[in-house]
Amino acid sequence: MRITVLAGGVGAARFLRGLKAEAPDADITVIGNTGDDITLFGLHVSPDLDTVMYTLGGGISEEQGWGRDSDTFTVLAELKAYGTGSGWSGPDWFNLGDKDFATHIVRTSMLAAGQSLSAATAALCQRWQPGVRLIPMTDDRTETHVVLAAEPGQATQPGQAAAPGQAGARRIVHFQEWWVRLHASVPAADIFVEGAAQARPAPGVLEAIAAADVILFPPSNPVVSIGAILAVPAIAEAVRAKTVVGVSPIIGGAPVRGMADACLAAIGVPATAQAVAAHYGPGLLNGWLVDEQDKAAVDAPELAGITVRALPLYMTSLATTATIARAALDLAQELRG
Ligand code: FO1
Repeated sequence: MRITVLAGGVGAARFLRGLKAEAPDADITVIGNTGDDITLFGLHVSPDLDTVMYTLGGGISEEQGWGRDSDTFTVLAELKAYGTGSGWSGPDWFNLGDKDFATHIVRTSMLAAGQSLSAATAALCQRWQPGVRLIPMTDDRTETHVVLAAEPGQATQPGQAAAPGQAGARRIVHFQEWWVRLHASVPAADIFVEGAAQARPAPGVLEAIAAADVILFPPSNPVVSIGAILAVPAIAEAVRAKTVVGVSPIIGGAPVRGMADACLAAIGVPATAQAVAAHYGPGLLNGWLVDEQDKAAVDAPELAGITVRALPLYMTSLATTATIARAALDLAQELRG
């Protein structure tokens, strides 16, 4: 069986563990989100690709869900020390560990030597052997940006006051700055993927979609993970032609992990399993797994054209995750007839 998965970070990586356990002989291709990519200290960091690679390769920090296991932060501490009073300052809000730095150095050196992000990803995966084919969505530069909503009379730049009653200026920040530094505490007025409209799918992406028996959406963020991948027009078009089954990242009106509700609010979609399926729409999504708490979605008229099944969706162990993966594969089989 050939399965292609559109993946964000932690939720996708954990789902993929269950999928591999449930379908050990399947040929699995993972198309990873690169909208989260960011350049820090001159290094190209690909958080979602690395989260999938480390998780499936056995090198992830299980507590964080991202970054390397048992990492230390000596290099970051040294960089921060240079930032004190030297006139130089780097981004001290993003915790890059010492072991993790090595990954970004290898990736950046390969890119600087003219190789593509997909070639660098394949080289990194030689070490980690994730047991899936991991490809970035594109080799072209894409970056998810967040338009911060400015409250009237409130400045959006630190140290910059706005007159009372005057609308504050809108500010656009990199997704990681909003997510990690601001903890999504400032409401987002919009989220968009810079460069996606012109981006070409990386080599192998369209082939993996065309050859797949099923496309799976793991419980990843519908806006900044799966939404960012689908923002590449040729990928969205290819996926629409296939049988697609998704797993809701929202249970009982709250994200299973992360701050997907803040992202959904930015694009005007309520944080419910039903609204997320309606947002994808029946032209894209054929099957949708929701948690038992959200079983009202099974018969919701708004989801006409999407087959919805309810089952326990918390990925509390490998066994429960494998059961969710099995349900997704069974539903795909049923929809394919
Ligand atoms: N997430 C955080 O909340 N804080 C961090 O300091 C942080 C560092 C980090 C380093 C490497 C990496 O691959 C991921 C990292 N993440 C961190 C996670 C990541 O930025 C986001 O959770 C994802 O991009 C969203 O999918």
